[in-house]
Amino acid sequence: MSLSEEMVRAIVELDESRAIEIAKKRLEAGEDPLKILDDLRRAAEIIGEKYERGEYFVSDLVMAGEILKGISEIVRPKLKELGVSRKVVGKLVIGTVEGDIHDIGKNIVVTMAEAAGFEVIDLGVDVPPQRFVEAIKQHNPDIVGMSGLLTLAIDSMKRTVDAIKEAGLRDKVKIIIGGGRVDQHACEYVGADAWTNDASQGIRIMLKWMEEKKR
Ligand code: B12
Repeated sequence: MSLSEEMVRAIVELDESRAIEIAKKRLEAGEDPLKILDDLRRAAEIIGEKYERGEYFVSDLVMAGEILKGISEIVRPKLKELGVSRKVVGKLVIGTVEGDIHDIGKNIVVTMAEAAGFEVIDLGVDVPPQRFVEAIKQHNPDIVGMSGLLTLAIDSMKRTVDAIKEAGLRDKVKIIIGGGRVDQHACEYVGADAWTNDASQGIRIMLKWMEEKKR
């Protein structure tokens, strides 16, 4: 079994010390940190399926969350080192939308955006629409990022975009949504400009927007 498979298995079996040990070993061996993050998502998918089938309980999700967080915190400094840009390329306001407290994926996006040269204002989790509006007024960002993993997060995202429109700020920012439940349909329903459930792709989209803005 490869270290990648072994790590996924250890996470799914909720064996924290083993999972973290393998993650460290992979980083020390110089493996691409993005590959390790991909494996986190793979493991999260399997855990989510087990939870849906009733094989795992909320307490298991909590444990899984601890392990995913633990590994992503080891990987994040390595992501920073990958940073190519030393100058600020743009400003990003990001948060997990109201009603949702999942933040492991969002925190990965924050680290990768900082590494890519974005100044990031992280509003945290369970962020009400009005806080996004206030943050746009205060920080004047180029991009607003919304994260959410629950189905109900899609409606929160829509309410947030609506609040941004009502405040007359919609044409000042590009909006990208991310997280497990989002897709093209959700993107249109929410009224965002782009969607992704892959942090690297999200960064590429944001950098493209900044290039377009310069022209
Ligand atoms: C860990 C976990 C938890 C932890 C979260 C810990 C934390 N600090 O985040 C805890 C235990 C707290 C938790 C709680 C709950 N959870 Co939970 N959880 C998970 C689990 C297993 C993994 C999530 C995760 O971290 N994935 C790994 C990260 C890296 O992936 P990601 O978030 O998708 O992020 C990537 C991309 O999407 C992207 N991205 C993410 N955000 C953004 C934003 C932008 C702007 C961009 C560009 C990109 C981007 O970048 C990341 C890297 O590529 C998922 C299962 C799953 N399939 O995801 C269930 C899951 C999300 N949870 C679920 C549920 C039901 C719950 C609870 C309601 C359980 C309960 N009964 O209490 C509560 C909800 C609490 C709340 N109000 O939010 C369901 C949601 C079902 C649904 N359709 O709504 C899932 C899908 C499990 C399942 N299959 O049933 N959970």
